[in-house]
Amino acid sequence: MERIGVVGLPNAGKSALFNALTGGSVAVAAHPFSTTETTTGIAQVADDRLEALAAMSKSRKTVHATVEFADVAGLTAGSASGEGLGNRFLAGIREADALCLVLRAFEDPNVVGGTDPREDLAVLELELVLADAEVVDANLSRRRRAAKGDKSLAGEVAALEQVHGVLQAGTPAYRAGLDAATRAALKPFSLLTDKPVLAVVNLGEDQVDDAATHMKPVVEELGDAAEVLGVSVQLEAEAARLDPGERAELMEALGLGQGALPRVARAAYHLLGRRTFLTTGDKESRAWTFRAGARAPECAGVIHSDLQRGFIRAEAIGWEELLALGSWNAAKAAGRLRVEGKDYEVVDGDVLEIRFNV
Ligand SMILES: Nc1nc2c(ncn2[C@@H]2O[C@H](COP(=O)(O)OP(=O)(O)O)[C@@H](O)[C@H]2O)c(=O)[nH]1
Ligand SMILES: [Mg+2]
Repeated sequence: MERIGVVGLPNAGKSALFNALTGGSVAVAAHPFSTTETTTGIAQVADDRLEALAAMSKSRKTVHATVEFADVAGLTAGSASGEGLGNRFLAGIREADALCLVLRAFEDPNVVGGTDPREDLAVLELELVLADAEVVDANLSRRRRAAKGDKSLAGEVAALEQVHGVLQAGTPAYRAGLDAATRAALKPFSLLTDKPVLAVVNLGEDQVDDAATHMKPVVEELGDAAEVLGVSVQLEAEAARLDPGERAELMEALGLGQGALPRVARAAYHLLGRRTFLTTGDKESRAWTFRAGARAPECAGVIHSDLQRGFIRAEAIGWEELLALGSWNAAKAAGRLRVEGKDYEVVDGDVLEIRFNV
């Protein structure tokens, strides 16, 4: 299963975030290296559309989409040179399909570490850039030699040369605006800085009121390259332990709405290229996960392989329209169900019923 690696400097709040998202119990402690192993866990992806459909259908069961996180042990300056635990940290990052960078802004004299999130980003990215530069250098000289005898390697060499220049300038590959062909050619090298990134600025309780100011340096630095979310991890982790009524009251009082944790799970889900279609009925309402761009039969196969094998057609309607009409039968009676065939590219938020025959 694909997963998103939670990465950051020691004491940035990675384990606290991971636990809050996944209900996990990784040690959260005020000393560096309290986590030295990678731990994985599953987070539910909260979805108002699903809740609304479940209420409409009076479903007995509601099944959310999920996304898998890995709490990767802390990265420090010097990790790229492979000293101490460095190698293990980098291996944990290499295994992830996308990265959630936890950047510390919160101030706490009892917790060692810097409080400038842009500085965290710079240190982290430098380590990842150095590790990638080493991989690219080694492969570049090997491939250049091989390309002399095998002209088909020219594209790969060109891609490596391009990213070599980018890394030498200290730029992570994901921020270099490389074209799709270059990124495809670099795929086999699983570069650490070519993974999609989501940045979480870990805010102190006293910074929440002025979140935008504390996030601004990171937002400016990353531009369009990555989404940036501000989360008071500790506050939200504490809130997550309350019962739902008390939690809503606390979040309301703090002006945090539903809180930022659900947004982190959703952003991670999207970052991995995942999209949701829905099914609804009195038995259950459910969010199903498909890859962006998938066609109807492939999506049917997510429910069951028989539905893909024997796919005839899909009846489809956007969740909002279905909700407005009030029920599947009402939508059918109103002639609002679309009939879609094998080539239909399913859209995020479609509600589907699959017709099949095996
Ligand atoms: N004051 C404050 N402390 C935090 C916050 N987030 C994490 N911490 C504390 O920072 C320490 C390190 O957190 P941890 O999640 O273990 O960091 P990790 O090393 O990145 O996994 C723990 O003592 C946490 O309680 C926060 O938002 N505010
Ligand atoms: Mg930790």
